[in-house]
Amino acid sequence: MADSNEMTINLVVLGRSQTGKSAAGNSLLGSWDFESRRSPSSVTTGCSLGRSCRISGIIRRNGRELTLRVRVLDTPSYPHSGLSKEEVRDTVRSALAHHFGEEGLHLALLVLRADVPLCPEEGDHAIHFIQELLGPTWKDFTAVLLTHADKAEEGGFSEEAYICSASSTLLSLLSSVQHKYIFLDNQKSIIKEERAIVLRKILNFIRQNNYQVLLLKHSKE
Ligand SMILES: Nc1nc2c(ncn2[C@@H]2O[C@H](COP(=O)(O)OP(=O)(O)OP(=O)(O)O)[C@@H](O)[C@H]2O)c(=O)[nH]1
Ligand SMILES: [Mg+2]
Repeated sequence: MADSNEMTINLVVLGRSQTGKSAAGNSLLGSWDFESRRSPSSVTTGCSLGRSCRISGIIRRNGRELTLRVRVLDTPSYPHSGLSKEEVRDTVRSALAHHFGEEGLHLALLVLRADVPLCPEEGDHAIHFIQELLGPTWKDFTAVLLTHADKAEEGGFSEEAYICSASSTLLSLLSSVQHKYIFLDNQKSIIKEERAIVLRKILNFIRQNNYQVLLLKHSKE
C-alpha cells in the first residue's frame, strides 16, 4: 500500500452518462487529465488512468505526515449512448485488472447527480453493474459521489435537507454502502482546500474498511 513516507490510493469512477465522472476524476487529481464537457452523447468512450502529483498535508500516520498519491480510473458510462452494456463492462473490467490488478482497488465511486432524483430502475441497474464488476463485497468498496452539489444548493437544499428529501431508492443505496457518500461541486473542488476536504473523506472511508483492497483479476466469461 505504501512505503514509510508515501501512500497511494486507487479509485475508479462509475455511473451514468453526464453525471460528472470525468470532472470528479479531475477534481480528485487536481488536474485536467480527463475530457469533461456537456454533450448530447456520452463523452468518455474508453478507460484512462490519471495520476496525481504528490499531495502533502492530507494524511498522517503514527504522528508522521505521509505524502499521498491518488490514481483515478475514468470510465465510459453505463448505460452509454454508443456502447452496449457488455462492451462497457468488459472494457472497465479489463482496465481495472490491468491498472489495479496487482495493488488492488481501494474504492469505487458511484457518481450520481445530486440535482436529479435516483429512480428505482436506475438504482437497480447501477447496483447490478457494480456488483458484476466488483463482486459480492462491492458494498465495502463503494462510496457514492453526489456531484452537482452546487445545483442542489441553488434549489435550496443543504446536504442535510437533501438527504431528508432524497428518494427512497437513493436512501436505500446509501444505507447499503454504510452511508459512505460525499457531496461534490466539481466547479469548486479544483480549489486546493476543497479537494483536500474531499480526499480526507475518501481516506476516512478507506480507513473504515481497514485499508483493504479489492484484487481484480482478468476473467473470461
Ligand atoms: N455545475 C456543475 N456542473 C458539473 C459538475 N460536475 C460536472 N459538471 C458538468 O457536467 C458536464 C458533464 O461532465 P463530465 O465530467 O463530462 O461527465 P461524465 O459523467 O464524465 O460524462 P460522460 O463521459 O459523457 O459519461 C460538464 O459540462 C461538467 O462541467 C458539478 O458538480 N456542478
Ligand atoms: Mg466522462
